[in-house]
Amino acid sequence: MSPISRRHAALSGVVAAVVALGVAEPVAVLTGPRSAPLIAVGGLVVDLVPEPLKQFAIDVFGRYDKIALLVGTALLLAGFAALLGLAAARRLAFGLAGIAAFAALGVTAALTRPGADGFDALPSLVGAGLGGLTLWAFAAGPLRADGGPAGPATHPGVPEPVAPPGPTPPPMVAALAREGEDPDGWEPSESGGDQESRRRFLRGAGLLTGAAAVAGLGGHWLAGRRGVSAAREAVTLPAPAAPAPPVPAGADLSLPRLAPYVTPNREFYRIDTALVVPQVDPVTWTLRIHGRVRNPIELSFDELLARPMVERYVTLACVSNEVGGDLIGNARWLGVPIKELLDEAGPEEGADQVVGRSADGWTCGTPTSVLRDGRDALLAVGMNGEPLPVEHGFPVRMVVPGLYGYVSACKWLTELELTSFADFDAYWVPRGWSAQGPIKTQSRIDTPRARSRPSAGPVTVAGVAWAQHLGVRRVEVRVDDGPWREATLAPAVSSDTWVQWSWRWDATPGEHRLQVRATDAAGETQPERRSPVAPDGATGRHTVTVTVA
Ligand SMILES: Nc1nc2c(c(=O)[nH]1)N[C@H]1C(S)=C(S)[C@@H](COP(=O)(O)O)O[C@H]1N2
Ligand SMILES: [Mo]
Repeated sequence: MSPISRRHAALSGVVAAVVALGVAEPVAVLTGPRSAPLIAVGGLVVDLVPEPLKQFAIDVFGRYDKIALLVGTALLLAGFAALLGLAAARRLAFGLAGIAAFAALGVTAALTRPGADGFDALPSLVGAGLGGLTLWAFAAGPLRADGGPAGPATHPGVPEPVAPPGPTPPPMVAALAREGEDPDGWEPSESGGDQESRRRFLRGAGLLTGAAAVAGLGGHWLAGRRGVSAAREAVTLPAPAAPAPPVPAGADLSLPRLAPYVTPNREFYRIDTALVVPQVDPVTWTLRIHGRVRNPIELSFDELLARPMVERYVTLACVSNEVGGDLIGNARWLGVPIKELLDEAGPEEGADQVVGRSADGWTCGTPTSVLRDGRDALLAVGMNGEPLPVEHGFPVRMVVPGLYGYVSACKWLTELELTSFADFDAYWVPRGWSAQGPIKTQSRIDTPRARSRPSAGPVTVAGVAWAQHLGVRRVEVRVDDGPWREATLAPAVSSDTWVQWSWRWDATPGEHRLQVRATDAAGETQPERRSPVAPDGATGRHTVTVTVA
């Protein structure tokens, strides 16, 4: 490829992409973070990728699945952008067509997000416009590496480069320029004129990258400041009309490595499909209870807070929690019983499903009968004595004892719609998960850790167990294939929370396998058979292997 080297062409494509994404960020400060192209496209990917792939991502990247998704998207994008740069060097129109295609993707993704309006197209459009200009500047304009149409860089938005002493391209550009075997590459020995234009190219690339990074990071930071944390701090939670029963003495064995009985908010697991945490302003928030009801209801946040509040400890678990996993936590929730609101709305005959819908369009489907059977299903506004943390659903979420989060725990809740299971599939159902999601009885060994090396003699084996809404009757532990030994159960607030258990093991030297099983209050022991998390929660016994020294 001549006269512009391939390397330069590819690099110019990447710089154009960085410019496009960078300038889109400050625009997204005005139109909302979910309209930024990377987030919008990422969100579309989250909703469209096949379930096994998503599960794979959660398994492999754990909590970092979102970061992994964004980094993966960025890397793919960089690859395409490099190809675009190559295409543009051949013929500018090809490159611009590619940018237009990306803009179309960004616009489509931004406009198809729930609650989007026309303005959400702006970040992608402005980004694509400036990205296109950048591509032009490199392929045919003032920054062309072979000199192009002569003259200094006077392109609008491209400041006249302040020449650093000597040819010192920025590190990233220099690294790229060093690679490859292209004979047209960065060669100090080449003719002066060529070298001058090359220097201009690299300086332009460096400056544009820097400016785009500043715009991108600055915009991102500004967007974060426009969140609802101030509104959250301004919320004063009412005192509960029905306070939670006190945590009984001894509920928390306070052992190192053992999960605390009450999970602090900042340690509470977080699972959702939101790439940016929805910022829901309590001042404009309303909850609509509608669909197949006799009296549709609409409530403001103040009206909700004015109702008598109930406070309860409830353990929340994710259906994606593997045996032995930590996607489970126990908190003290403050909220309004969902049953009372449903009774006022008056569900019609046959409306067997309540669909919770969030500000970002996610849905869960809960059996109407479960919400009305007297258990402490809450529209929660408080978590462990604070307003809900923003990432845990501020200002209002659902909490339903006994059901996995994906069928019951809608965060950033804005609607309860009465319908039937026959008529509507909530978010995870068409993606291969069961419409019904009662939490399976499980138990976990927290200490000693797998592969740890306790000393011979007395060792405290301890962990947590849960049989949501029924309660745990018994936890048993066994060593290797020995007999099951009954562990001591710590007291718990109610059958809606997990319990801690402990067992004193007289450990003998060598490698040993510790296994645990729980039995619920109805006498049902958790199954031994291992089954995966999909479609309705993992089964099997948590087993850890340790080497006693
Ligand atoms: N709006 C919204 N609510 C949601 C989800 C979601 O993706 N979006 N995920 C659910 C799932 S799968 C679980 S397990 C719980 C987790 O709640 P937490 O993040 O507060 O622990 O939230 C539920 N509520
Ligand atoms: Mo979940």
